[in-house]
Amino acid sequence: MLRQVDELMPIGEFSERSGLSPKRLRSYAAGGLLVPAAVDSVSGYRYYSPGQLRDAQLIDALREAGMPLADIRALLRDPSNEQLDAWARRVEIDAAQRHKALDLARQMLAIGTTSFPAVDNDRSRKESTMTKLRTVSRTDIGRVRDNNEDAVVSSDHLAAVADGMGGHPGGEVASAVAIALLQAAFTGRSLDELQAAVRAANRAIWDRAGGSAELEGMGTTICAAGLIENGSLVVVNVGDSRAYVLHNGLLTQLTHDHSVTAEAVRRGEMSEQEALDHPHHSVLTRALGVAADVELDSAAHLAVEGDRLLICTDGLVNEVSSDEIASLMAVTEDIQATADGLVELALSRGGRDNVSVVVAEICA
Ligand SMILES: [Mn+2]
Repeated sequence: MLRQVDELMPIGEFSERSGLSPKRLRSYAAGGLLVPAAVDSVSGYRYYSPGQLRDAQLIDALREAGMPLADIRALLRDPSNEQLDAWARRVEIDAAQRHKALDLARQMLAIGTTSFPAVDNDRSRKESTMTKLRTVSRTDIGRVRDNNEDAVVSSDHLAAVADGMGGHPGGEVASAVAIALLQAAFTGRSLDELQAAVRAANRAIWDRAGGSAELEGMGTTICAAGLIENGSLVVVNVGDSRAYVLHNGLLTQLTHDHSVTAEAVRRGEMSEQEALDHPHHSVLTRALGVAADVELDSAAHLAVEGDRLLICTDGLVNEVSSDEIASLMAVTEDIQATADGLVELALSRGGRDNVSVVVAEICA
């Protein structure tokens, strides 16, 4: 009988037998999906076992189905038909949302880039018993820029900003598409729904950017806070737009910026001030519209009645410190006055970028 150790295959042989390229096998190994069964401690050569052939082909089939690596990892821990059914349902929901997104994109193309159809997403929230958001928003072109590439949405369950990039008209289109899709696809049901809405927005922007020379390279940040049916406050962000909560006079940032300098600050390689002054301060590590899929930061928080939220673009935080934001939010009773005060302060400091804020209060 052949001993297991004799059946071990080097990557070349495993590649031939599985039909997967060595490059792909190495990426699955790096991603923790298919780790070689053995490694030679002297030469460093990797070896696979025959038992891994089925896993390799399963992983590849799931990749072909468009399943993200993180989901494949979860499925491999508990491979079952139920898991596949759950994935199939997500694909269906995703496809439905994508169709909705494409319909909306079609309407937008018909209308032009400056005006967008109002969306009625026929929500069925039980109005009397649920917490709601009281929201106001303000967006300003600032003192230097020629156009406003920021977009905002504020409703009784959604507060979001998007900061477009890619020049005129791309930046404006990207942020407007993101906000319109969010408004269309997020009804206040769940964090999953908000994530799916942001993913749909990413794909809509990505698809549209690829189909037009004028829009090529467009992208946008997104920072969205939503109130959902179980009473939680859910937050999803990509890029360097931010969400803050003011609770008992204390301001807490709920999001991490996805920029090269913010990541350097988190690694302890740079101070906040050095980051602000750094020439790469505006270089993002993640944005909507730059790839077919996007990694989201998501979190659910307790929605506390009376707490105030601020969702804003970098045009505010590059001009106004978080201490100043906290004091202004704490002293202004009226949320419209808060929004106006924050924008005016950014403008008085130079208004070097578009500046947008949504201020919200959590109400019974
Ligand atoms: Mn900006």
